[in-house]
This record gives sequence, structure tokens and C-alpha cells, in this order.
Amino acid sequence: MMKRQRWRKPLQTVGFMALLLLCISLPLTGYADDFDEYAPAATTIDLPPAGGFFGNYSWFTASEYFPANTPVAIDNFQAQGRILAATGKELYLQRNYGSGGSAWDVVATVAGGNMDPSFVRISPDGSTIALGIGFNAPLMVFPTSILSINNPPVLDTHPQVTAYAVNYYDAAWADNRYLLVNGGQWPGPPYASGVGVLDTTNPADTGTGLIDNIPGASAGIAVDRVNNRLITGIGYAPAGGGNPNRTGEIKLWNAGEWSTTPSTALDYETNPKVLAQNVLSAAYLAFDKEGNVTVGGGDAFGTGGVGENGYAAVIRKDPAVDRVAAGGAPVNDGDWSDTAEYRVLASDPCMNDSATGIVYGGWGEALAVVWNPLTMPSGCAGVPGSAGEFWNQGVIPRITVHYPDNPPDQDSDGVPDASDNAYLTANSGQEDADGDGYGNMVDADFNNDNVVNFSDFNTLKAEWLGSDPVADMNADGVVNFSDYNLLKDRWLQPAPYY
Ligand SMILES: [Ca+2]
Ligand SMILES: [Ca+2]
Ligand SMILES: [Ca+2]
Ligand SMILES: [Ca+2]
Repeated sequence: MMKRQRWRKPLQTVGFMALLLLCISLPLTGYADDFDEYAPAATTIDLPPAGGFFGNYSWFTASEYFPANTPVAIDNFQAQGRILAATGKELYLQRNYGSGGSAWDVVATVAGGNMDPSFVRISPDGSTIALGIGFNAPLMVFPTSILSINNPPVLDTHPQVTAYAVNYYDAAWADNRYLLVNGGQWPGPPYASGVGVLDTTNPADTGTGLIDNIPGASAGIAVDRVNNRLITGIGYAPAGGGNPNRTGEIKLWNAGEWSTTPSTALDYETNPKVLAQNVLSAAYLAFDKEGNVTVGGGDAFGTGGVGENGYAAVIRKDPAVDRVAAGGAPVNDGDWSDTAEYRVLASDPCMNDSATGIVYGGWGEALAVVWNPLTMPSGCAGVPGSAGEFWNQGVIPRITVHYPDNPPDQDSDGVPDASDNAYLTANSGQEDADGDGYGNMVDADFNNDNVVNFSDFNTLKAEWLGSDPVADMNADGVVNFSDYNLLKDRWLQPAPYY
């Protein structure tokens, strides 16, 4: 049953007065309108296929962004802002910002059976990773520092990996020490789930009950880093036995109403703070840096038999989340055109995806909607509302990243850092002729051996005054001195190239 539920989740000079007027007309906070602004980037990212590039059996590719200010490098690749993905027998690191397709590098493996990953969750400081490798399998916790592209560790036997024998569906870091784990379900029906706290500094910890009596199964869990609010809910509880469909219900606990060291577990049913009643399937819960809530999944058994599929949602902090936190009414998700408190992000043109994900990356302010283009029937005939696409073996999940109006763009080329294949070098065209994830403008490693040297220089010489798209670094149609100078700038540099 656990497996089946998975697919539900589914200036120049300015006079003083002019400057003053400018200041008055600007909003007082930099990103207060993120919720309204989130718009899709021009390009999409393909995650490693479910099962990995080696074709191992898996139903799902789990993914997460390394947080901003992650101090750890993986070999010489800075981790912050990159996507970490788990599927098959491999943990993959995004080779470059914005890269996808085949530009993923293995940074760890599991020796045993294939992963059917539930989640990969990175601690707020980026130093520790929690990996739920699958149903009835251990929850692994290990330092980011053991990951390597050059020499990927085997997690099962690595001395710095702690394997916890706890039941899990999703997890969220409360801080850099305590991991909150939603246990998914106990054998049912009737389904019931709960949340426990795991002390990741104690390898012998078996978890302490935090929330019990959740009448349903398989929900996400998230903590708001700014306001310390906690949310979790019901991922699966269809109508039956006189009870209404409660799939998608999300409840909220304020700071002070929950603890990482609880003496007794909280009763889910007595918490009156309902954030959402019927939004998707309470999966992919997260908070962006403004405190808006993201929700993904899909409810194939929605109200009146009409499924809720093919989109992810964002619930606005102000007024909705704040109102619920103060004891008020749940989000109004009834009118999609009214974005005052709720937004629908539908990346899949067919809107038939019963497992649309949504993942937030703070480094690049990237709100990534993860969808499954398994089939794209012509014109999407007849599919809206149907659960036509879902997690499955071999599916290549696609990410459409949404950005607010002014996301970080360090080279000011108009491409946000988290989507920029050379984030420190202006290259608005984003040319990448060899598809390795590094933009042509910075990629003088023509033979892809991760260093720029005489082999690459010889390629440039051989293509001199020709139009070879790989050696044409500045993409102006001819290989000449401009390209030679770009190569010279990178001489003897190892990858990555920015
Ligand atoms: Ca840029
Ligand atoms: Ca750039
Ligand atoms: Ca390239
Ligand atoms: Ca080379």
C-alpha cells in the first residue's frame, strides 16, 4: 500500500529629490511580493531518470537544493545552491547551476537493493544529509563532506553513515541537530500516522513521539526557518465509513506549540489550526524565505471523484498562513483566479500529473516545480483532471523553476544564478554546444577531461577560423582570437567553470 500511495503525492547622477522620491516609491522590504511574482524560467531542467542513468529499478527521483551558505565543497564543487538527487543506487550532484539532462555526477552509491527513495533532506547549514532510501529500509544520516565525484563512497558500509531503523515517509530538519520524521503510516487501514523527533547526534536514538493520532497516511512535513512554524497533515484519507475525504488536510503549529525535546506527543486531532482542507495531498511541504507554503502531490480521489492533479500550489503567508497561525480560517483555494492567498503553478501543459512536486532553493530563490512528462498526448486530449502521469520506472522528472522579480543574478546577464550555466560570466544566450552543463563562454575544456590544457588548445588550433560550435566559445560563428583569449583566461583551470 505504501508504494501505491506514492503516486498520489503524489545611476548615473540623480538629484537628491529624485533619489528621495525613488526611495519613497520602492517597497520597504525587498521580497514582500515574491508570492505574486513567481514566474517560470525560460529553460527547464531534467532530473536523473527514476532508476538513474544505470537503469536500476526505482519509482521516483528525490531532490533538494543545498542551502545558501553551505560551507562544504564536494571535491572542488561548491555545494550551495546545487540540486542533490537520489534514485536507483546513486546520489547525484547537479554539475552546474541550471544544468540537467546528462549533466549529473554520482557522488555516493548504495550497495544493497535499489533505492525507492522517499526523500533527501539537507540540514539548514548544509553540513548533514538525511536520506530515506525506501520503504522498510534504513534512514541514513551522514555528513555532506563524505560525498565525492572522484571517489563516491558506498553509504551502506561507510563509517560516517548512521542508519536509523525508524518508519518514515518524509522528514524536515528542525535545526542542524534534530530531524522531524513523518512516519507515513502504520499497517492499515485504518491508516494512522505520526511524527517523531530524531536526535542525529545520537546514533542509538530511536526517536521521540512529537505528534500522534494523524488519521491518514503519507504526508510531508516542513518547518518555517523564520517563524519556526511546523506543518504536516494527511496525504491519504479518502472518504469512507461516513467520514469525508481528508486527503490534503494540513495543520500548523506555532513556535512554542511544539518542541524538539517533547515530553509527551501532541494530539493531531485536537489542534484547531487547519491551514488547508483539501489541497493536493499534503506532500512536498516547504516554506520559502518569505514564509509562503508550498504544496505538491496530487489527489486522484478528490472531492466528488474529481481529482486534483497536474499542478503545485503556493499558499500565501499574508494573509493565509498568518491568519491560520492566529487561529483563523483555512486558506481559500476555491477560486484559482483569485491569487490573494493561493496560487496554482501548472508546469505540465496537460495537467494530468498525479505527483507534481515543488522544492524551494534559497540560494537562488528558486521555486522548482517537478513534473513527470511521461506522455504528452497531442493537444492533451481528454486528460485534464485525470491521473495520467505519475512516478514510474524510467520516468525523467522535469523541473520548471519559478523566480520572483529580482532573483540573485551575480553577472547581471538576465539569467538568474540558479539557472545560469556560467553564473559569474555574462552569457545571456546560455550556449552550451557540448551539453556538459558549462556554458560555452567559460568552457574551454573541449575534450571534457575536467582541465584546460594543450589538448584543448590543439582543438582550438584545428578548428581555427572554422565554425565548430564547441570551440566557438563566444558563439559568434567563427573560431578566432576572441576564443583563443577566452581559452587563455582558463588555462590549466580544473572544472567547474563559472
Ligand atoms: Ca546570470
Ligand atoms: Ca552567465
Ligand atoms: Ca559546455
Ligand atoms: Ca580538457
